[in-house]
Formats: sequence, structure tokens, C-alpha cells
Amino acid sequence: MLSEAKIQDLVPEPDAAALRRSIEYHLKYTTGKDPSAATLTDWRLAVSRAVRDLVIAPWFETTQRVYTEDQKRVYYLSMEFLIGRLLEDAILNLGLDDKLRSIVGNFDVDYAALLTDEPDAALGNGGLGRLAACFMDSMSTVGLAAYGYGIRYNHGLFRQSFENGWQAEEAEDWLRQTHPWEFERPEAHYPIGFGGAVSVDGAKATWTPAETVLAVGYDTPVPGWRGRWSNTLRLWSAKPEREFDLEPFNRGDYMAAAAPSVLAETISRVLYPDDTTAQGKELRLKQEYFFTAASLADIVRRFLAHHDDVAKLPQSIAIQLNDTHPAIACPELVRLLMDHHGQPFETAFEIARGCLHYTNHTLMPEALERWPTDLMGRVLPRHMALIERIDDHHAKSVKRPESVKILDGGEVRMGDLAFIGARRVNGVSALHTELMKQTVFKDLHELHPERVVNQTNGVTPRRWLYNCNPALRSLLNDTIGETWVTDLDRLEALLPLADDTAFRARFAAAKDTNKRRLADHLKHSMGITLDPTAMFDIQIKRIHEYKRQLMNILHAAALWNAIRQNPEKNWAPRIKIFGGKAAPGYVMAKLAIKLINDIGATINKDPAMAGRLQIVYPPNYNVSMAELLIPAADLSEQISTAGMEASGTGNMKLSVNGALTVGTLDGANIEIGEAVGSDNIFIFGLTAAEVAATRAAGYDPASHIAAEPRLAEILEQIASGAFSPDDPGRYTDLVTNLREHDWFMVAADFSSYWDIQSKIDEAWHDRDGWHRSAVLNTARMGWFSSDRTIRGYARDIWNAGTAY
Ligand code: Z16
Repeated sequence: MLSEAKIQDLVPEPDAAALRRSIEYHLKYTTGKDPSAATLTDWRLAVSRAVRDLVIAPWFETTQRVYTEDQKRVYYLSMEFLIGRLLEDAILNLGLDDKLRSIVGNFDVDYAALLTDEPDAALGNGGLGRLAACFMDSMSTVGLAAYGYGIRYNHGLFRQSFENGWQAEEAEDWLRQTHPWEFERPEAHYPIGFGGAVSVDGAKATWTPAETVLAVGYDTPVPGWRGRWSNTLRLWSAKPEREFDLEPFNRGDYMAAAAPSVLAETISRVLYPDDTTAQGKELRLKQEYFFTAASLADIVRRFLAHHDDVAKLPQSIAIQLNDTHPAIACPELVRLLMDHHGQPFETAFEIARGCLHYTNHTLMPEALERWPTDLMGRVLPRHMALIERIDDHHAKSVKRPESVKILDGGEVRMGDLAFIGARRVNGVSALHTELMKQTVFKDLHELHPERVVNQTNGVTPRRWLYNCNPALRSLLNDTIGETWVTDLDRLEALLPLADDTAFRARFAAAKDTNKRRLADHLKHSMGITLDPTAMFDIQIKRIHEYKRQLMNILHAAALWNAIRQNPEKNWAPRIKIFGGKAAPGYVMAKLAIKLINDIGATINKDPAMAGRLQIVYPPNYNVSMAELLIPAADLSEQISTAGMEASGTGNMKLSVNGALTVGTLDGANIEIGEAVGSDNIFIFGLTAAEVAATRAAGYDPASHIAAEPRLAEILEQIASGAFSPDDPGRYTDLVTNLREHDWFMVAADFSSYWDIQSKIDEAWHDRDGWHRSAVLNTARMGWFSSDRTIRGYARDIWNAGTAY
């Protein structure tokens, strides 16, 4: 076994000459290009290979060490990994930034352009997928033996553009170019069956699938900080079982011989673009089973390579299910244990439950997956039978079986299956976990009170502070050293400096640098001009009614009216920046985008708004854009209807980068408020309990609108087509919905939102006070590192060790 010091030695700090030679080598021998003919992408691939080479040794070393020490392995199963670009992350992790900048410059290649040439790996929709990516980073940094398992989608999340202010979607195509970070593992392949029939012979069941596709693994090393530990992300791609069929070929039917299996071609083709809504499509169920079954086959194979008793699985492994998407893992593992390893049902179920843990990410009913039993029975007949058995078995073991059935109204409720099949079930913020116990899982929680635990989300400080915010990174390093990168609580050393005028000025200067960087970018990409001295008021997240982008744009319109009425008032100059995609089938969300763009166009062309109010909505918000926007934010909009945002993670990224939050008492906003202090956050609106009570009492938006003339006026303007003269009726339904239903309580919270925004204007004019609060936000956000979250899972859920 190699010592830790030895592992670090294996990441040679290559001298510049060796790095340069390695890049030249890869350009020539891996990419097959001469420097004189090389494109920017060729150079980028060569640099990526040279950097990748440096993480191979620690990667092998980690694998070896975990194996020889027989460490408990953690498997993170996630339908989504929203990774973003990898090259710059790897370079900064290994501390090679300065060296590479100069080497690449000497080749006469633009270093910044080379880094941004990489397409984002967008294998996720939003928070859930990005959380998985942050967890991968943290699991390597804290030295936990972990594997991520997911799907290698050929097409990630669609590209968004605006046509006339409407969202248009285009297929994303990240694999058109060589993806230099992965290794194909043709030897790690598993046949995955679908459909067919089950024959039963006594206690023994045999499933004969009608169709089989191959799952082929692609591995990406995930180096932790300074490359001292490196785990693996294994993504599965579907391939036909036979590329070519000789039988029809011999008959002379050449087309049929080459016809690939339709299922194999489609299963890993595209990411479902829905965030927090379950689509209920057959292909989606097949995707879920495909990656879950391949991962479990791989996990059991690895276990049996050096153990012989499957009953000991729970001591050796822990599996985390990221939402219910891989919840089929429970019957699948039971199936493997029964049908392949001869265990009786009850033993198999207890072993499986000993390994499985489930994270819930939402309480919204439309997001909870349910599959019709006939669909489940047709696609996965053996699993359908096992689900019934699990349901009966569980029902027999409890007092009030009728309230906790997995099978309900001809559907399989995947949340209940995941809960019943798991050792631990966790929520992602303190409030969310409480609400889980009181609502969706009330009955199950009462039956199994030890099962539900909380693990408040976190974000990786490497990507979301060190890498995306070089200006603040240097200031922090100069002031408190670099230990904060792996121990984010060290940011507390900044606390006394919040009152230090010189430090505050430097902190403000870093923010200014980031705002100018963003302004430059938007100048180039959109041709618009932003005044970097204005307040950058930012809302970036998926477009969803519960997130209430609508309330934000209504506030902008009300502000427009108010400024026109009283232009000489001391308004804080504001630039409201929006970013986010709507699910392509989500009509209301797409209409909200159009409304933001319509109101934006009206405001932006009004000369009276110059220097006072501007609306900016750059299209195609993604991880890379987040890396530009977050460090430039002054104000972070976290304004969901209380009780609906499970946690939020953008809220954490913005606050740790020194943005002040305007937010409701929802998700992790509550814990952020407790951390940064009530003087350094702007909280408004109904609480989750008040939302529930208001709803129970029969909510009437009309009375709130009548009591708030600002809101009444803008709704009147919108309804009469003031922002849509080309189609005055465009927003009739939207306004009617707000006036008569308003499920997300925009009207109930509007006055409170307006008032807090006025306070924010006042606070903005006190520049010292604002910067002091900004420093305190950064200083007190250390707890929201995903390193802390992962240590929490390792300790409370996985019972697994960490090397660092
Ligand atoms: C998702 O991104 C989330 C929940 C969900 O059910 C499905 C998807 Cl794709 C989000 C939550 O909305 C958000 O509050 C939370 O911070 C995030 O998951 C990570 O837990």
C-alpha cells in the first residue's frame, strides 16, 4: 500500500518544458495535426490530453488503495450529471494555470479562447444534476471511495435561443467533437433486458426478456483538489447487442442485416428536458432501468471479485439514489439476489434495503414519479411481480397497511417504493426534510421514524468560488491563505475585516472586476451595454411558476411605472438579469419568458429608463454562463413560494460570492439567513405555514390585487396589451390566471416584495453598509460547502470513511 505522501508524489508537478513537449506530442500523435494546420479545437484537445495524463497516476493509485484496503465504496446513482467544462477545472485543481497560460501563449494560441472552446457537458437539467456534479468533486476532495453512475446522453440539455422573444430549442451536440476526458470500457458491458415473460418453477423464477441492449461504460476520472485522490464517473451508453446480423445477410437482405436495434439507438440518445415534472413516458422508464441495472450489475461484479457472501453487501457498499429515477434499483437488486444468487425473498429484500438510500428533491405532486402497472408489467414483468411482493411484505409488517401502499390506483408510486426499499431517506434542507415528514411521507415516517434524515445541500468551492471568481480568489488567498479551498469554514477569518475600510474596498474592487468581465462578455455576445456601477440584480434558474420569475418581472414593470411618475427620485440604478430555460412542453413557463422579453424591450427602449432600469436576458443559461454571472451579482433573487423549493443551490453560490439575497423563507434560504444574519439578507413574504393556511382558508388573489394599486395597474397594462401591441391578447389567460387562481401566490406576496425591494434601494445607497454585508455573506457561508454535505452523508447515511 502506498502512503498518502506517495500518492501526492505521483502527481508530478511537471516542469513547463515537459508540459510543452506533452502538448506537442498529443497534437501530433493523438490528434494527428501539425502545429501549422491545427485549429483551436485541435490545440484544446492536445492540452486536455496533456492535462489528463497527469491525473491518471493518482486515479490508478486511488483505485488500488481502495481495493487493497477493502474500503467501503459509495455508489451515487443519478440520471443527471450537470458537469460543465472540465479542462479549466482540472488545470486549476492541479495548480497549472500560470504555466499553461504561458505555454499556450507561446504557441500563439489564445488561452482564454482555448478554455471556452470546450462545450459544456450538460447531462442534466438544473439543481439535481448540478448537485451530483458538486458531490463528485467533493467525494474526491475529501477522499471517499466513490463511483458516480449515470447515462452518457448523446444529446444533453437543448440549446435555447430567442426568436422574437419566444424560446426556441435546438438539439445539443456535445459529442460531435471528440470528448477527450473519457475512456471507453468495451470490456465493462452488460446485457440489459426488456419485456418478455417470466416462467416460475417452484421458488425459482426465470425472466426471458423479449429484447436486450448492451450497456457500455465510459469512465471519466474525477480528480479532487490538487489531484490527491481521484474517483470515477462511469456513464453508460446503449449499444445493440449485435452490430450486424449474419442471418439476414446470408439470405441476401443486406439492409435488415445492418438495421440496428431501435431501442439500442434511442435509449441513451437524449436527456429528458423536464425539471421537477415527471413525463411518464415509456422511453424514460427504459432509460431509468437501463442505467440502474447496468450499475447494479457492475457493483455486484466488483463486490464478488473479492468477496463471496452476498449477505455482506451492506457492509461493503452504500448506494445513493438521486431522486426516484433509479428507484427500480430496489426490485432489481432483489431480483439479482434471488434469481442469480439463490437468496430467498425476505433475505434478498433485507440485503437490498441495507445497501440502498434515497434522496428526495421535491414535494410537488407533479414531480413524483408514478408508472401505470400495465406499463411496468409490460416493460419489466419480473420487477412488477417483485414490487407487488415488496408491497405485500411491507404491508404485513405494519399496523395501518392501507395508508402506505406502493401500488395505488393502478400505478406504482416510485417515492413510496424508494422509501420502503431504503435504509435512510433524506431531504435536502432543514425545512424540506420537515415538510417531507409532515406531507408526502407522513404515514411512512410515522411507521419508520428513524428513516428520514436531513442533509442540507452544498456547492463545491472549487468551481463556484476558486475557479469562477479569480478576482476574489486572489484577495482571499492574499488575506487568509489558501486553506479555505478545502476547508470553507476558514472564510470566517474574514469576519473582522468586514469593518476594515481598506479590505472592503478591495472586496468591492473584485466585484467590480467581475461585473466588468460580464459586461464585456454581454457586449460581445449580445451587443448590449451594461453600466457596471448599476446594481446587478440576478435571477438564474430553470423557469418555473413556483420560482416566480413572473413576480420579478412584474416588479420591474411596476418600477418602470414608478420611475416614470417620479424620475427624479433617488432610484438605485438596477439591471435585472434573467437566465434560464423552460421545459419545451411547459406552456406557462414559455409564456413567462416571452413576457420578460416583452416587458424588457419596452423598458429598454424608454429613454427615461437610461441609467435607471434595464432588463437583460441572455439566452442559453448553462453552467459556463453561471460561472460568469454568479461572481458579478450584487443581488440574488430567491423568491419561490414558501414550501416549494426543496433547497436551491444557486442561492448558496451567489451568497458565497458576495451577493446579498432577496428571498422567501423557503428551502435553504432559511439556513442561509441563519448563517449570514438577518441584517445581511432581505427576507420577505409568506412562510410555508402561512402559504398552507392561506390555501386551506380559500385563497383569493383578487383582494390582494385590489389592495395593491401598483400590481393592479401592471396587470391592467399587461392584459390590455401595453407590452404586446402586436398581439394584445397574448397575456389574457396569464393575467386571468393570476387574478382568479394564482396558485403560487404572487399577489399575496407582491406588496411585501415591493417593500423589501424599496429597502434594498436604500441599502444600495449606503455603499459601505452594502459592502460590509457582502463581505459578511462570503465570510459566513463556509458551511454550505458540498464537502460538509458529503461528510454528513458519509457519517450519517453511508457509514463510510474519508481520507482527508
Ligand atoms: C431538480 O433539479 C430538483 C428537484 C427535482 O425533483 C427534480 C429536479 Cl431535475 C431540484 C430542486 O428543485 C432544488 O430545490 C434542489 O436544490 C435541487 O434539486 C438539488 O437538491
